[in-house]
Amino acid sequence: MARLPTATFTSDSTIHRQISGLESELKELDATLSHVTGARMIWLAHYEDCFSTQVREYTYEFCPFKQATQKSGSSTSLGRFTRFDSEESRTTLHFENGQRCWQGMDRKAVIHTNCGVTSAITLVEEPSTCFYSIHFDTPIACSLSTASALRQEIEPARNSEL
Ligand code: MAN
Repeated sequence: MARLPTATFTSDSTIHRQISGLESELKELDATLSHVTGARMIWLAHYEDCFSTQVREYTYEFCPFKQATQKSGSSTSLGRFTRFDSEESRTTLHFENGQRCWQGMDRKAVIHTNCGVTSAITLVEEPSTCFYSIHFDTPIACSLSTASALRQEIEPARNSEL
């Protein structure tokens, strides 16, 4: 007798759970992408990336559209990405509502961007308790004029390699 193929049975409630999971993922993505307009769209190049550096006992990490953390054994949230802004015509990325500090305030972090040849954290400071300031070099922050200044800087080194 021919055997009937075995059907994979997924219950209604599992499907509903999967759909609402996907819906909330979509909502989150929509909220994130609403900050990304015009020239800031170039930041999407780092959508899947995270950057980290070690400072004394802590590893600091941030993922541009997601979260910032401070790790030393356990992981402490420095906040979730809320928005882009700019300070003295440089782009800043803001992370807010991180883990509560003993003083009562929620931890938060701001990323200050600078034009650089590669994307990397160059400095981490805590200017006031539980407020973190991270300096980040990236080609994304380069304007045409800063890019040509950088090119001039690296050109002699490249030429001597040839
Ligand atoms: C931890 C770290 C520090 C922070 C203190 C505040 O040790 O998150 O960066 O200053 O908590 O109590």
